[in-house]
Amino acid sequence: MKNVFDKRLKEIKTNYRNLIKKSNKAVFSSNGIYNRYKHPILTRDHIPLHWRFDLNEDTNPYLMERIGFNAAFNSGAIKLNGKYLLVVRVEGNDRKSFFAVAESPNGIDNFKFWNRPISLPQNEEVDTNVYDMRLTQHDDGWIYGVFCTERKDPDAPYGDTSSAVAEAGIARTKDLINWERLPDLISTSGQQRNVVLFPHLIEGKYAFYTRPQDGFIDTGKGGGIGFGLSDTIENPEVKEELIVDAKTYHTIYEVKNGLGPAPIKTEHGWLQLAHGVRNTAAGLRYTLYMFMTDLEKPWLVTHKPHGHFIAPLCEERVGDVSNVAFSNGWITDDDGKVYIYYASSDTRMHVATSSIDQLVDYCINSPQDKLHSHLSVQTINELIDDNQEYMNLLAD
Ligand code: M1P
Repeated sequence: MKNVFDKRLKEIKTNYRNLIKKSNKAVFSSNGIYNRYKHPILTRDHIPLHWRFDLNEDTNPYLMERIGFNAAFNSGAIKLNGKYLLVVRVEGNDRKSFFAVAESPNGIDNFKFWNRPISLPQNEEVDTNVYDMRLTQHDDGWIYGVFCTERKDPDAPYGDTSSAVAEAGIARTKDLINWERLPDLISTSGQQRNVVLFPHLIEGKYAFYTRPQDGFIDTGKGGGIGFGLSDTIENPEVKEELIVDAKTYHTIYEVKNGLGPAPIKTEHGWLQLAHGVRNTAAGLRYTLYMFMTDLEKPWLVTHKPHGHFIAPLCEERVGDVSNVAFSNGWITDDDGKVYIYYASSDTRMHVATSSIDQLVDYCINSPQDKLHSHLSVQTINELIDDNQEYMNLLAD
């Protein structure tokens, strides 16, 4: 037996160490807007061994996994004390998601989980499941985490063991270790998911991007990325939500959309990253798109390129919920480099890098979606016309 335990321990340790140390490499970017990377940055195999195995040979002679993990995805992101930190949505084999911090020295590889997952304080009405935390370094000095808290629908008819209610949970911290839980956001919509706190007060109030929805999956008559103000953060309540970016027929956000991370401030306005969802014969397809909002009035869209910015590609297309690209975290360095953290198919985490200059250029200079095929052709023809005097550049 000793042999089994020792052999397995050696192998498990070697595999884990090799994975954590593996370096990542940017791959050539044909679109020139951002670079993808060769490897995912976090997977369920990155979960620390001491969360998974009972390491006592007396009680676990076969060194079998005692606690299984299913996925590491949809992560909030922040740079603190020079470290690139992700608040990862870790999902156990029991389907429960929770948050855990993973740290990297450079933002692209060597991500390693901290010693323990986050112990999130509970309110009177406890969470059944929590996920998709957006981090906001607020002017008030706190780092806020806004996330989805899911509970069984109290109005579900007898025998319905699936219907759920989604609300925006809020917690704050200074170090990502100790968290203070605040009441859930109250809004006039039936449910909320993809809620993001804006980093500055507006008219002395806390400002939230929201995603009003009638049901748990369907946004129903609601939907769109909303915006609303709350007098306080200790008793957060948004009485009115105005729609910043509506879901729209025959676009990549036809069925629903939702904001990703807290926006990035630039001299030209706020850079915004969101996900859009459309229906296909193969089910829902989630892609990422960008837009910019006005510096003073961050609820007003000023620029919006057509179509998706990042769509799931190759292996990214397959996972627990296939055909999904989702992002709720990005980090900007002082030199303007932007690390875009996105998950594929509700399974694993990736990074793409770009810069503020490139992203602003992309938002301002890419054509808008004109919503009709013949107008798309017109837009392409305009570019072809403008390019006529440069066609020699394409000659051999
Ligand atoms: O499964 C895809 C995504 O579905 C939800 O996003 P939305 O509320 O926009 O439909 C979330 O549960 C998200 O975590 C998940 O990645």
